[in-house]
Amino acid sequence: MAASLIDGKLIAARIREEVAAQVSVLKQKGVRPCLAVILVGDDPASRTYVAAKRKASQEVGIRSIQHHLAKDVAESGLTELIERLNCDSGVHGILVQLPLPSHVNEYNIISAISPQKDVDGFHPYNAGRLITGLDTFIPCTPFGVSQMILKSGIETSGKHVVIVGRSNIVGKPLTNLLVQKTDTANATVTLCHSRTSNIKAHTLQADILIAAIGRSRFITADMVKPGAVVIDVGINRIEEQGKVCLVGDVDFEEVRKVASRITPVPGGVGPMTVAMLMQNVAKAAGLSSS
Ligand code: BQF
Repeated sequence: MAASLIDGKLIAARIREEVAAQVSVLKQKGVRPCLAVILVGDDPASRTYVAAKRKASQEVGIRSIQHHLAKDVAESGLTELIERLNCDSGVHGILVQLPLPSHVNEYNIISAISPQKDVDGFHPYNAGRLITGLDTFIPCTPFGVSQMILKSGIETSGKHVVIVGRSNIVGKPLTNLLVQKTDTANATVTLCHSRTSNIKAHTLQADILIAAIGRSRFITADMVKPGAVVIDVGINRIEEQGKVCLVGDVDFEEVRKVASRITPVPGGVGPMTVAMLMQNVAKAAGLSSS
C-alpha cells in the first residue's frame, strides 16, 4: 500500500488565511505589519525564495520592503542597514536571505538583528530561548514541519523521531522543538548527521523520519521502517534527462511504497516555511504594539 501525501501547499494556504485574519485585526488597531527583506547578490535560488516571500506577504496583507545589496557589499554595509531597520518602528520583521557571500560572516549579521525583529529565529538569543522552552520566534522550516505534522493529525508524543541533518537552520532547532514538554511535541529525537556511523540502523527505528541533509534522494526505501511518516525538507536542483528538476533528500518514488505518509517536493515543506514566516511577522507586529 502506497503512502498518502501530506499536502504542504494546502496546509500552508490555510495558515496564510489565518495570518490574513490576524493581520486585519492588527490593522484595525492601527498596526500595519511590515517585513524588511535583505537580499545580497543575485543567486537565482535566493531570488526565487525572496519572490515567494514577497508574494505571500502581499497575499496576507503584510507590507514587504526589499533591500537588494551588491554581492561585494562590506559586512559593515550590511550591519549598518540592519541597525537602521532595528530602529525603524515601522518595520516589525527583518529577514536576511541566506546564504550570504563567503566574505560576510553570517553569525555577525544574524547577531546584528534585533531579537524582537528576528522573524527567522536565528539570533542566538532566540535559539537559546527555544532550547529553554521560552516563547520565541521559531525558525520557519522547523516551525513548518511541526505544524504540518500537527495539522495532519500525526501524533508525536512518545514517538521516535529521527532527523538526518544537524544544521542550525533545520536539524538543531527542530530537535529542540520536538523534545519540548508541550502537547504538540514530547517526542524522543535522534539527530543523525554526516559523521553518524550506520545511519540506516537509526533511520529504520523512526516512527517519523525527517530528512534535512541537502543530498538528493539520500533516504532510500531500505532505510525506512514500513508504515513510518517521512518528511522531506530537502530541495536539490539536479539535472536529469537534460532537464533541471527539484528533488528532495528522499527517494520519493521508492520510499512512498513503504511509508504511511510522505511529503512531496515541491509542494511539501517549502510552502510551509514561507507560511510560518508570515505567522512570525504577524507575531512580531502584535508584540510591538502590546
Ligand atoms: C515548494 C531555502 C535552502 C536554502 C535556503 C515553496 C519555497 C521552497 C519550495 C521557499 C528555502 C526553501 C527558502 C517551495 C524558502 C523554502 O513549493 O516546494 C517555497 O521559498 N523556501 C529560503 O528562503 O532559503 C533557503 C532552502
